[in-house]
Amino acid sequence: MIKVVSFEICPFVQRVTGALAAKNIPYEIEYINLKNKPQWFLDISPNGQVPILITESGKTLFESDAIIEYIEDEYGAIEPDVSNEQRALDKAWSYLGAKHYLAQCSAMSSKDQSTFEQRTSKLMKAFAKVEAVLNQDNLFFKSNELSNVDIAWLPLLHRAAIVERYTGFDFLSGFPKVKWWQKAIMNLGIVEKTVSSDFEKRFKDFYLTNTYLADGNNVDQVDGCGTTNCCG
Ligand SMILES: N[C@@H](CCC(=O)N[C@@H](CS)C(=O)NCC(=O)O)C(=O)O
Repeated sequence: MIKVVSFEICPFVQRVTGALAAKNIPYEIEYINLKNKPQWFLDISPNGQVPILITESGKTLFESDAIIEYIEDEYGAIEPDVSNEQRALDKAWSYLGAKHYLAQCSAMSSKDQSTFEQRTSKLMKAFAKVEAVLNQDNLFFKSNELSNVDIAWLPLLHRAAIVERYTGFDFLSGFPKVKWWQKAIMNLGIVEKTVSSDFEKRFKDFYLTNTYLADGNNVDQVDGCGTTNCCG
């Protein structure tokens, strides 16, 4: 069976588990502590990052973009019969989503209002681009069928929903079509399969404790996330 090596709150891992869940592909998962990476992981992970995916034949794949392509090539596309042109567009929209994972992580980790607003504005620009192309007659990004683009944006939309539930702050405020899309993704029945059972607690402990989002006012700048390695 294939194996995914993970860190509980990593959005790049969630994209991979999302692709596996969407195709109903069974897999083992092992969680590691990124602050104290085990030697066996360092030995096989060229970039020292999660996710890695160990294939049935024992090869270690790394970089979530490459892993997503492997899942599609090996197990079939989530959405069949996509033209080359459309596939290129899907990859580009997926890239735009994944490129903002760290922006969301760092926004959520902000310790004061101005840092929070500055980091959030980057994310808002991406949601505004999506708002402009979403069609309100569709459930998902392109149609009523799930696609890779939905999976790539799932971590952002899921995390926005949790933040809203706990803090009242809505990253999607002002983007009604994105909001509708978020609802469709959250109702899909696969979101809970993409994360561990204690995900919400871990997420809350990390992002909604001693942060601007948690307290609504400035808190001490302690051990904040960097911009490149947010959830580690
Ligand atoms: N480009 C990588 C990014 C993965 C990444 O940033 N993973 C973080 C956790 S969310 C990580 O492993 N951080 C530990 C480190 O960089 O040392 C991918 O797409 O797989």
